[in-house]
Amino acid sequence: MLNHPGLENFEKITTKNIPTENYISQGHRACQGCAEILALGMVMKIAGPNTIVANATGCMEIVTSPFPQTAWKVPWIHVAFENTAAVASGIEAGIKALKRKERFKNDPPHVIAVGGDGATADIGLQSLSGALERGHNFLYVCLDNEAYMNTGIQRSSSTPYGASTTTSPTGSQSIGQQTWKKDLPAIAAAHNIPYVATANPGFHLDLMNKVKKALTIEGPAYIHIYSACPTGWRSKPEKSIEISKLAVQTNVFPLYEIINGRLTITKKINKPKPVREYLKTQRRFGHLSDNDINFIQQRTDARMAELQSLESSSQE
Ligand SMILES: Cc1ncc(C[n+]2csc(CCOP(=O)(O)OP(=O)(O)O)c2C)c(N)n1
Ligand code: SF4
Repeated sequence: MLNHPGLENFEKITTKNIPTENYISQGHRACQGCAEILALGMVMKIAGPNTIVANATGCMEIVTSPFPQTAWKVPWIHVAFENTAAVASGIEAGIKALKRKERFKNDPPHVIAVGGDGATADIGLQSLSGALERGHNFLYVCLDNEAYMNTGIQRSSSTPYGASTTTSPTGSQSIGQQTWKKDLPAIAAAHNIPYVATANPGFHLDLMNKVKKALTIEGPAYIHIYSACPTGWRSKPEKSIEISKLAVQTNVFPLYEIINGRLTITKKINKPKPVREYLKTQRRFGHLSDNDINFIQQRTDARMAELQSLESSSQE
């Protein structure tokens, strides 16, 4: 799998060589227990100082840049919701032009676009699709906390079935979110880009290695990161990493990567835990009945079987 052009000499991140520098400083204003800022910090550790970030409006933009302060230690642009990937494309095109003029003494900067699930699955989807299709050499990171959080926990198309949000409230006539989570990594993969992955800060080495691969491979890359949000999920802040791990251990959020169309499940779960164990950690699911939970279990099992079959067929 690592014999992809550019990955021949790939040196894995292990507990022994995790970079020690941080490029998002302490003192940012994320909520207690926010796993989204943890994930973003991990992305930036691997990207390093030679990086330009285009950040959509959303929690991460707000908590890192209260004027006149900033938590960012790299060049960073706050971008409108709908055009984050378009701005990243422009930066990358500029870098290409400067490269042609031989203006870089060392490696040109990495370009990373960052957006929440609202920015990515809904409002910025068109510009993301365009940037992936045009083949820009950049990494798009979707930090998926499964709702529009900073504006007050409104549902997005990435909110999971059954979750209660302020615009998909539970009640006598409503289960909460009535649609199934949009499969954004599959949509990104449908653009036939060289690298797509799912990641989760509960599995930090897996996450960091995926970021490193995405930045090493030439061309567009997309990483979809599960981002536990105690404020919006009504979960205990100190449980965020435990919940993140449970999402993978129950197959609610499987970890995989797709390199040039070949899908590999990167964290194999031999005996998945029941989804009930995951759902009970968050009060946004507290109203679900046994029937609802059985339905979610069936859909989760079916999706996992689909991924396993994709893995088998793509290894042939
Ligand atoms: C075009 C547009 N519509 C709505 C808004 C208001 N708005 C700002 S941030 C935000 C929610 C962001 O949600 P998401 O992308 O999921 O990021 P999160 O805050 O959850 O990290 C909304 C609706 C906006 N800035 N621009
Ligand atoms: S609302 Fe959620 S994602 Fe936003 S800063 Fe707070 S915990 Fe993090």
